[in-house]
Amino acid sequence: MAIVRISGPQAEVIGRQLFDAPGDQPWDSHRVLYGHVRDPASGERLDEALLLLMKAPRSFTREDVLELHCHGGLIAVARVLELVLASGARRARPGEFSQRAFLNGRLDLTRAEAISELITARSRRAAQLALAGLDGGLQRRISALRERLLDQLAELEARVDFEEDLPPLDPQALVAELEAVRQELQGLVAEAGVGQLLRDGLKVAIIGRPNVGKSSLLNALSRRERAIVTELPGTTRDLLESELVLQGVPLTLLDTAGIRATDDPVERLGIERSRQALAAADAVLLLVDLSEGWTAADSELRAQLPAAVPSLVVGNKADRAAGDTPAQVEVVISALAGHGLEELAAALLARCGHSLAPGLEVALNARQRDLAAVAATSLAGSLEAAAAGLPWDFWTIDLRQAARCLGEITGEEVNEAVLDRVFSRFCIGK
Ligand SMILES: Nc1nc2c(ncn2[C@@H]2O[C@H](COP(=O)(O)OP(=O)(O)OP(=O)(O)O)[C@@H](O)[C@H]2O)c(=O)[nH]1
Ligand SMILES: [Mg+2]
Repeated sequence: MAIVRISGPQAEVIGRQLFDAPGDQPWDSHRVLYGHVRDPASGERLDEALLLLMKAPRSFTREDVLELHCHGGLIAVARVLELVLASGARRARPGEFSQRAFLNGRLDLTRAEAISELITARSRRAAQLALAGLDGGLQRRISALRERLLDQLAELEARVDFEEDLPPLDPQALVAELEAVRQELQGLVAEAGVGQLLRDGLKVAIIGRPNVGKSSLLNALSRRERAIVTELPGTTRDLLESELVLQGVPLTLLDTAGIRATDDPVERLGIERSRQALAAADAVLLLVDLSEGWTAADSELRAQLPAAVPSLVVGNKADRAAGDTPAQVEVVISALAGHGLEELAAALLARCGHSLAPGLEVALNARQRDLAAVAATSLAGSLEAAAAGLPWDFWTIDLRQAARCLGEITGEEVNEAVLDRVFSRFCIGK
């Protein structure tokens, strides 16, 4: 099934040109018509379809919207689309439907962004979070904070102009209120990392000497035989990716060639790729073989891990462990028996700085987080002006800036360039 969607004042006119509805089916709003898409020039039928007309303002864009529900398939739909374009419509830009919905006041910017996030969600948790955004959870919180700032700003600005005519302002109450808003913003900025993790996921490279069980771990976590496993060191020669979801977090797991000195040119190329994967990863699992204990080669590898990237030392083959667990090992697993994988997942996510509070209800995306961070910093500036005993108009500059940032999050204060940037990330048709 495919839907060709037309939005704008000409939608019905275009629909009537190219849709044949047999009998006397009325062209009422929000009523489905049955018929055929027909080329008015040649009379040729292109597809059997259903037509749905939604008159403004009761539509997603709040404009007249007409949808042609076609059978689908590449050729038939492409021909229907061509016909629609030839009849006076133009192709929608990415996110243009949502953009019009925003411009016509049906959605605020956070809800519009949530639509895009819902569509691209790679895990249920990410989808739930996006849905909460679509329900307006984020917009309500940000708008409430902005209102509080605007209230204070109004008080201050009144004092700037009419100090003598107004009752004296209580600077302590004002400072307390600004500080409360600043702290809530900072909390939202801190939580944004979790949301980011749920949205974007993590690229995790499994690194280690040959034969320690890297491919076995990839298979165990992916729950399928994705990678070739043999008892021969040097089995994996190329990077192998597997997409999975751990505790609600989407992961791209990378199996790599075991790193060692070798004369084999193919293996060497593989090892080169392992090093590239190491450099590009968001997190690294350094796998060691507990049946052999900690070796000099493990130390060498550990020394090569990039300091800025979170890493975890994982001891594998616990079922054949020789002696005590080496002090360097942080999590003990058996990829073969499937033991310790839950603990590994928890330790990995914790190492990436995110204890996944299940209660997380709203999370800012990168754009929103940056604005909230600027707002928090501006408020800190206001509070400094207060502490230094500067006159009111010094406070208002930063306060106004903070309110503007929050308005930009919800779209209440936003310019065209920002909108274009936001909506260009959407897919076409949304
Ligand atoms: N006993 C035991 N054997 C394991 C475990 N995990 C992996 N192995 C075995 O160790 C051998 C090597 O496993 P691989 O997963 O191919 O190791 P690798 O690190 O990918 O090796 P390279 O690709 O050569 O670098 C295989 O025979 C596995 O069955 C484990 O937890 N316990
Ligand atoms: Mg392997």
